[in-house]
Amino acid sequence: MKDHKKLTIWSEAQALIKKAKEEGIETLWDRKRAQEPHCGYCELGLSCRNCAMGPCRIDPFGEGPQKGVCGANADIIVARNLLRMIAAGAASHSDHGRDLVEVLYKVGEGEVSGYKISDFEKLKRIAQEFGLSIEGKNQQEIAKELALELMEEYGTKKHRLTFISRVPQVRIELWEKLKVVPRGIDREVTEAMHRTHMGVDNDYISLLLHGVRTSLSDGYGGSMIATEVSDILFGTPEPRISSLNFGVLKEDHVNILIHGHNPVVSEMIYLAVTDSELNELAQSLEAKGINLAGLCCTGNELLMRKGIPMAGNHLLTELVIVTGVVDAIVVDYQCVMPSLAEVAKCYHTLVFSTSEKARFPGMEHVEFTPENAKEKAYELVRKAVKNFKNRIPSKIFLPSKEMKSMTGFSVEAILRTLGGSLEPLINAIKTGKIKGAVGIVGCNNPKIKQDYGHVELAKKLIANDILVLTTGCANVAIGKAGLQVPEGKEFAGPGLKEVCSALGIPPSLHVGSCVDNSRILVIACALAKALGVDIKDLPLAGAAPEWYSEKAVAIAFYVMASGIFTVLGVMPPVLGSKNIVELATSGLENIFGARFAVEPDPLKAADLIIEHINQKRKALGLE
Ligand code: SF4
Ligand code: MSK
Repeated sequence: MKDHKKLTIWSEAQALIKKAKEEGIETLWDRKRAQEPHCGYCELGLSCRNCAMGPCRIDPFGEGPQKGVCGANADIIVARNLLRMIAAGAASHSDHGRDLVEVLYKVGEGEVSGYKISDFEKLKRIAQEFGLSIEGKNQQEIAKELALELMEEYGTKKHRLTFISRVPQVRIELWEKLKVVPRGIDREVTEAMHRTHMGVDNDYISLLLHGVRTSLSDGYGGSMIATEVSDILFGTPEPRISSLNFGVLKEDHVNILIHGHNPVVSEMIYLAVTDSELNELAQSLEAKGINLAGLCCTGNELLMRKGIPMAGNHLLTELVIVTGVVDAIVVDYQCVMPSLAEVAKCYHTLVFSTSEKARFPGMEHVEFTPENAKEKAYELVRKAVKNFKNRIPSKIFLPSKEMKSMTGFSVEAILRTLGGSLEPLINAIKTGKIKGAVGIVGCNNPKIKQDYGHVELAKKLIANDILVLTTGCANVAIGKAGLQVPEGKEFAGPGLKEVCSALGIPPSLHVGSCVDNSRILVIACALAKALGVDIKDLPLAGAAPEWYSEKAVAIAFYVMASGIFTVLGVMPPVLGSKNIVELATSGLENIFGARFAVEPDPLKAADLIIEHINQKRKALGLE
C-alpha cells in the first residue's frame, strides 16, 4: 500500500499498516476502499427500508421517484433515519449506564465479591440529589436505594429525569415550551422507534424534536448515570500522568489489552493483573510481568482512574495486534470491530468477548456477570499469561515511541484544581486570558486522515487561548500530540499559557470516555448558573472532527440542544433534505440558540469556532 502515509498522521501507525500489508493482513482502510464509492442514496439519507413495501429511495436529481411506496418524501425519510441514529446512540450509552446501575444494586445487596463502593461521598451526594435520606444508613443501604431510583430513570413513572435539575432554569423553560424535556430514558428511545415506524410521525420537525428529546435522555440520563455510577463504584478520577501509543506495550511482558466501553469488566481485569500468583506464573514463563493497556473508551475509563496506559484509539485497534506482542484482548461492547478476531488469527493473540449482548465470530466467549466477574477475570488473565510462550518472534515489530499524558479531569478534580470554585475560571474568561472553551469529542473515521482532525483543531484552538476539553478517542490523538501534559502550554496562546502555568494543568484537559461528555454538560450548566445566564450565552463550542458512531449523533444533538454550537468533521446523512440542512445549520439557532456546522478541514473548523466564541464574548460585554 503506497498511500499508507495518507491514512494516519502517526509514523508508527504507518509502519504497522505497511507491515500488515506485507503480511497479507486486511485492515479497515482496505475494506473502506473496497466499499467505495459508498451508496449515494444512503450517504444523502434518502434510502428507507423501514417496511416491506420497500426498500425505497428518492432520486436526489428530481428525475426519478420523489416518494416512497407509502408516500414518504425526502424530508420524512431523512428525518426518520436521523432519529433512528440518535435512538441507537442514546440506547447504547444508556444501556451501558444500566449495566453499571445493576452492579450498584448488587453491591447494595451484598451479592458480589469483586465490586465495592469506592467514592462514598459521591454516593451520598447523588443519593441526596435524588431526594433520598441518608441519615443512619450504611453504604450498602444507600447503594441499593440509589440503584432503585436510577432504574426508575429508565422507565415511564417519572415526567422528568432527575439530573435535569442541574440545567439552568431558563433552558429548562425553553425545553418545556418545545416539549423536549426528557422523561424516562427507555421511553424516549422506544418512542423514537415507534414514531419512525411506517405511518406514525410524518412531520420532519416533529421527528427531529423527538430526536432532541431522545438525545437529552442520553446526555442528562444514560450517559450521566454511567459517569456518576462509575465514579461511585470505581473512584472519581483525579489528575495523574500516564502514557499513550504502541510503545506502552512491553516486549518482555505479557500484554493484555482491554477494549470497549464499560469499566465493569476491565476493572476486574485490572484487579487480576495485580495478583501476585498470576505475576509469578508470568515470571515462571520467562515474562517480566503482566502489562495491562487500554484501547478506546474502556481504556479511557481505566486510564482516568488507575493510570493504565492507552495503546491506541479506534482506528488503531487492528494495528495493535499486528505488533505481534499482544497476548490477549478482552472486549466488552461498542466500537469493537468484528475484524479483530480475523487479524488475531494471523498472530498468537487470544481474543475474548465477555458481554452477553456482544458476540463476535472467532472470539472465545467468556461471559461476565456481576457475580462471576472476578473469577472470570482471573481465568482470562491466566489464559493470556500462558499464551506468552506462543509468540511468533518473526512477526514481532513494536514501535517503541510512547507519549506522556495527564488524565483524570473529572468535574470534582477541575473544581479542586481551581481551589474549590469556578471563580478563577470565570475570571480568566472575563479578563480574556481564556477566550472560551471547546469540547473535542469522539471517534476516528477513515474518511479523515487518522487523528489529523483532532490534533489540528486542538492546536489551533489552544493557540488562540481557547481551553480544550476532550473525551473518547480524541484523547489519544491530542495526548500523542503533546497537548495533554502541563508542558503542552508551549503550544498555547499567552493568556491560556499563563493560566496553565499558574494551575499546573495542560491546555487540553482529558475529561474521560464518551459517556463522560456528561461531565462537560455539568461544567457548562454550572458556569451558566454562576454567571446567571443561559448556556447559549457562554463562549463555548463542541466539535466532533472524526466522528463515526451513532452515539456521536446523539451527543451532537444533546450538546446543540443545551445551547452549544457544534461543528462536525464528517457530513451526517442529511443532504437529501434541503429543509433539514437549512434547519440544522441555521433554523435551530432561533429555536435552541445553537446550531450545527459541518467542516472537514480542522483549520477552517477552528476559524468557525473562534468567530463564534468572539461573538459570544462580545454579547457578554467581554470583548
Ligand atoms: Fe418505502 Fe415508506 Fe416502507 Fe420506507 S416506510 S420502505 S419509504 S414504503
Ligand atoms: S465511541 S470515541 S470510537 S471508543 Fe466511545 Fe468508540 Fe472511540 Fe467513539
